[in-house]
Amino acid sequence: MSVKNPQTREWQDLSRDHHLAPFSDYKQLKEKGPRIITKAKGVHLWDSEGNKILDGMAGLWCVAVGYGREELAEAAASQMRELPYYNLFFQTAHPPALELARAITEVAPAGMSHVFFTGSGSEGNDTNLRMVRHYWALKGKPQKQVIIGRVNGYHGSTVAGAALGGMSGMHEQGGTLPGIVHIAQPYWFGEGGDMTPDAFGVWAAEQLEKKILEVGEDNVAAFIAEPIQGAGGVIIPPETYWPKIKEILAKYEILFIADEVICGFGRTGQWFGTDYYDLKPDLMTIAKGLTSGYIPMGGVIVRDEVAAVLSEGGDFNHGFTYSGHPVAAAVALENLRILRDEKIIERVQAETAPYLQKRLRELNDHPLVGEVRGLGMLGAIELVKDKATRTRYEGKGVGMICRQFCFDNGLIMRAVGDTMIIAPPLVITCEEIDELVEKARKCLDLTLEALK
Ligand code: PXG
Repeated sequence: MSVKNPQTREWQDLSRDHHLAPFSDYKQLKEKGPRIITKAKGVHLWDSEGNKILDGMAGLWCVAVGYGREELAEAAASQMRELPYYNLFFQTAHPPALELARAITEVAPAGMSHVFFTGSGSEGNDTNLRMVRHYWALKGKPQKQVIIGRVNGYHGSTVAGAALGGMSGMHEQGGTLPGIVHIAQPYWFGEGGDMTPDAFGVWAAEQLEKKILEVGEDNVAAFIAEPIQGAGGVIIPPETYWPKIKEILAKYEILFIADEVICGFGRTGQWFGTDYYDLKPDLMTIAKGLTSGYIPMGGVIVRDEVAAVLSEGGDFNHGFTYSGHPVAAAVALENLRILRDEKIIERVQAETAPYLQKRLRELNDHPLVGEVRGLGMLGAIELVKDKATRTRYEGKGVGMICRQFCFDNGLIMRAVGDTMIIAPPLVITCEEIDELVEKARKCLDLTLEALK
């Protein structure tokens, strides 16, 4: 990247000399230096070179209410003045965490009225792992230990998060744990072969039953899944998938953990992905949209029946220094107020999501595009060499080429392999959606040109 502002170079030097970045190709980062993001407003970012960029990823899927909301800054500042820190351990509590627990359960599915707070989505899933095993031990079934996840699922980057997830690159770098197994993902475009999407959806769901029987129902504690896989590439399951999974879950005595870290707080046009698909989870992982990413916070929403067992169980030897941090809780409360009072999710559902989905699908006519799919404020564009056979450009890194064109042309789209994905802030307007889709088309053209 060519650099005009001398300060950009200084910051890039700091990156090389002092910073170890998350999820980055270190060699490439050292050679090129990171793009430095310096400010943001609404759905736009600015980098240190003065470029204005439409953030099609809401940060990392989190900035639901958009950047620059004064009310959130104010909520944090006033809570810092009142009570900047206290903890929820050993029989203490504070008002922001308790009021937030109530506010979350007011929007959560019926029958889920307790929340355990964490500092992130990963910690939420660590909590799930320990909570479900503890639950079964309390129920007199301590052998129910195994958790079933999915290949290419993403549940975070702590050891439990990485192990529950199904990312081979993470497993290879110390991210595995005993007692966690995986089944196939419902990714029709990539793995459906000659099956129809509906037939493939049933097949993928049946892998859960197969695995339960293989491991033995008496050994299975829980199944964990994202309603829609986010980091895996915005994988929207075929319509047959969730109904079949529900049928299987109803047959066996195992818990269901819905990881709502991306789908939660409005991304699908409903409060939670489980509302969209009418699922009945026992536990739901939350983070990201809970605070719109303004401050770290995550948690687990727990079904009453599970909470009742835990509440009779004595010590739960688990928790984080920052569980329910008062400043984070105050920001989350204000964020939920904004989502509710400004009817942001209602607008997504009625107006902006249908518009985004309609405009995105116009890209289906592009020669590089094999499929456009999406739902709510989520979208994916599959880049292929041949549409009819869903054949990829092998070994060309087409996704990364496209991502670079996007960045250079004022748009952030993420590449997962050769799948381009978007998840803009929920407050994006129809005019801004036009900007997003027009820029995306331009970058698809540039990518196709570069491949010739
Ligand atoms: N569950 C899901 C479904 C997630 O998407 C986590 C858990 C972990 O949350 P924390 O707060 O611990 O990061 C996530 C996070 C990407 C990307 O590249 C996605 C996530 C995080 C970082 C990058 O798409 N998702």
